[in-house]
Amino acid sequence: MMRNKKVICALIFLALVVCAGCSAKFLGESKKLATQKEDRRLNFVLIVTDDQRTDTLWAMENLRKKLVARGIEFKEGFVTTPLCCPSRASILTGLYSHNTGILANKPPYGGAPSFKDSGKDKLTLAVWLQNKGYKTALIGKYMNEYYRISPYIPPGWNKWIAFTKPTVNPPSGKGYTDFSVNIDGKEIENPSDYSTDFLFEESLKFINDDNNRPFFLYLTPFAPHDPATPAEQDKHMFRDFHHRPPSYNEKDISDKNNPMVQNRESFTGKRQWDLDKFTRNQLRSLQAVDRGIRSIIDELIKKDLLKNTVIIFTSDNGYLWGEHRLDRKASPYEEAIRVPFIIYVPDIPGGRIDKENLVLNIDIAPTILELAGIEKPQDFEFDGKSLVPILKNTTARLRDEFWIEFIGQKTQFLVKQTFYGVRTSKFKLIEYLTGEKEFYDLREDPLELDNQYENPGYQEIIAELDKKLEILKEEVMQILIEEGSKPEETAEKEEGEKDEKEADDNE
Ligand SMILES: [Ca+2]
Ligand SMILES: [Ca+2]
Repeated sequence: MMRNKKVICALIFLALVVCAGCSAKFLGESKKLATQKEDRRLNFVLIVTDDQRTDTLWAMENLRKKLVARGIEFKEGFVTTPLCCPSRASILTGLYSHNTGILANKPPYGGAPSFKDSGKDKLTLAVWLQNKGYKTALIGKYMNEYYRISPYIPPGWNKWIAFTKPTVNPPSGKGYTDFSVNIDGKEIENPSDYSTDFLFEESLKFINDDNNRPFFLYLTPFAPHDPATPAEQDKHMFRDFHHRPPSYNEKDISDKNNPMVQNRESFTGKRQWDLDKFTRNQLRSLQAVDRGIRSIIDELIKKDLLKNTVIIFTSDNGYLWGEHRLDRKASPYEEAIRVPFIIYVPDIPGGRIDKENLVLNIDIAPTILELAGIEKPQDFEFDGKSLVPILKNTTARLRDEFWIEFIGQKTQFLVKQTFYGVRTSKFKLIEYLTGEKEFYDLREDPLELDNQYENPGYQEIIAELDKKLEILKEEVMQILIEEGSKPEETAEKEEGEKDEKEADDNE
C-alpha cells in the first residue's frame, strides 16, 4: 500500500514536471516567435579583401555566379585613400581620411592605436548598429598595428576575431599559414592551417549562432595582400598569367610630375619576374576567398536568411601591377584607387551592372545605416552618401566627383608620396606636395599615359577642378602643419630615405 502511494506520488510529480516543461517550452517558442516578428531587420555581411584590384573578379568564379549574378556590380567603385588603414577607418566611419585623422598605417597619424587614442573608434558603424540591437562581428584584419593594443577590443563588437601579428614586409606564409588572432580578448597562435579558411569557418559559426537578432558581419580576410600565400590546392593556378597593359613599365615617363615616378628606372628582368609571381599569387590566394563566399551564400540559402541579408563585397585598396613603373598602392592612379564593388540587396533585382555611378568606400557606412532603418547619429555628418537611391532607381545619379588623398608622414619618409586630387567621371586632377600637378582625360587616356596639365585645350576644365581641389588642399595643409611636415621641405629629396619597400609603407 505504502509502495503504491509512493508510485502514484512519483507519477503525479513526473506529470507535473512534464507539463511545466511543455508550457515552458511553449512559452519560450512563442516568445522567440514574437522576437523574430519584431526584429525582421536586414542582416549585413560586409566582405573587404586586402589589396585586391578590381580587374581580378574574372578569377573568382563563385563570386560571379553566386553574388554578381544576384547583385549590382558597380564598375566605378573607388576608395578615397588607397592604403589599408586609412581606407578601413573610412569604411567604418563614412569619412574621408582628413576627417578620420587616420592618414597612414602606423602611429602617430595612423594604425589602430591612433584610432583608439583619438576616440574615433567610438564613432563607427559597429557602434551605431550595436546600439540599435544588432549583433556585430569583426572577423579578420581590423586595422594595421592592432597587435600593439591587443587584447583591447574596440567598442561596438559582440564577436571579435582579429589578426594580431605585425605584417610589415612579411615572409612567405605570414598572415596565411602562420598567423595569430585575438578571439574575444584571448590571443591564439595558429588556430588553423590557413587563415582564410579559418575566418570563413568562424563566420559561418557566427551566422548560425542566435538568429533572434539581426547581425552585422564584417569579414576581412588577409588575401590577396603580400605575401599572397595561396592555399595548397591553388598553388599552380594561373601559371600563364602575364599582366602587360601599355602602361606597364611606362616607356615615356617624362610627362609625370609624381615624385614617386620621376627618375624611376625601367623594370629589370628580375623585378618583372618577381612582380609576375606576385600577381599570380594574388589571384591564387583569392581562390580560398572565392570558396568562402560560396560557403557563406550557400549557408544563408540553407538557413533561409538570404532573403533577409545584404551582402557587400569590396577591397580596402587596389594595387599597381607595374603600371607607370610602380608596384605599390598609395598612388593616385586608377589601378590603386579602383576597387571591386558589389552589393546584393534582397528584393532589388540583381544581375545589374552600373557603369555610371561613382561609388566610394565612404558610402558603405551611410548605406548600411539607411538599409537598417537607423537614423544617422546626431551631430555627425558623413562625407559619404547612402547608395539606397541608386540601388532602387537605375536612372538616379549619386555624385559628379570625389576627392582622393594620401597624406604622408614625415616620420615615416612618406611625405614624398603625398597627393590630393579630384576625380570626376571623365577627368582627374592631382597635385603633389611639390606643387606640381597632373591632369588626365580618362575618356581619351584611361591608362593615364599622357599628363595633359599643360595642354591649352583643357585649361577651362582644369581651372574648374582646381577650385574644388583648393578646398581639400586647405585641409591637407592644416594636417601637414600640425604634424610638422612643412610642404616646402618636401620639394627636396628626403634625407636618409629608407629603402623603397619600407618607404612604401606597404603594409
Ligand atoms: Ca590594403
Ligand atoms: Ca607617358
